[in-house]
Amino acid sequence: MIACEELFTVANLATQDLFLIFCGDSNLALFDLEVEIVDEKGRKMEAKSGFTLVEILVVVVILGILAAIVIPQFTEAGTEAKLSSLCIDLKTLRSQIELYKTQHNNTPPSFANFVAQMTGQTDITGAVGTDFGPYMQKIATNQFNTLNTLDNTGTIGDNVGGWEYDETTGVINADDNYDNDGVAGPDHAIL
Ligand SMILES: [Ca+2]
Ligand SMILES: [Ca+2]
Repeated sequence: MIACEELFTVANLATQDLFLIFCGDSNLALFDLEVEIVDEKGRKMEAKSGFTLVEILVVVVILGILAAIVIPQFTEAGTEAKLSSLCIDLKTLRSQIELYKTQHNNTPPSFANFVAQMTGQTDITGAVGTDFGPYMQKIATNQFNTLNTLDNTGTIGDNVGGWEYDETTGVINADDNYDNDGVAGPDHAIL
C-alpha cells in the first residue's frame, strides 16, 4: 500500500524496478514493488528480457576502451621490470669485471675466455687455477634480446650479443637494439 495522499510521478514502471514516488507532502520515498504489466485487454505481458544489439555493442566498445587503457600499462610495467633487471645485471657485470681486474694485475677478462674466467676459478694470469673467482654463477641474460652472449664489434646496440664487451678496457654495455624513447638509436647504449 502506498501511504501517500497524492501520487505525482512514477518513473520506469517495470517488474521489480526500484522506482521513486514523489508524494504530496514532498517526502521522497523509495519502494521496491512487484508490478505486473498487462495490455489493454488485461492480458499479462512478458517482461522484456535479453539485450539489444545496440546494448551489446555499447558493452563491447566500453570493454575495448578499458582494454586500450589497461593493456599498455601492463606492457609498460613489463618494460620497466626488464629495464630494472638490465641495470642490475650491468651493475653486477661491471663490478665483478672490476674485481677481476684488481686481482689479475689490472687485466680485464679476455673476450675469448670471458665466461670461463668469470664463472670459474683462475690464477693471477687468468689461466684456470684455484686462486681467484668465481665472480658469478653464470653470465646474465639481457632481458631485451634474451641473449647472454658477448659481442666485440665495437658497436653498442647492434643486437649481435647480449652484451658489448671491450677486453682492452673491460667496459661492458647492453647490446640490444630496443628503441622506444623517441630518440633515434638504441635506448640502452648508455646505461
Ligand atoms: Ca654490438
Ligand atoms: Ca632510442
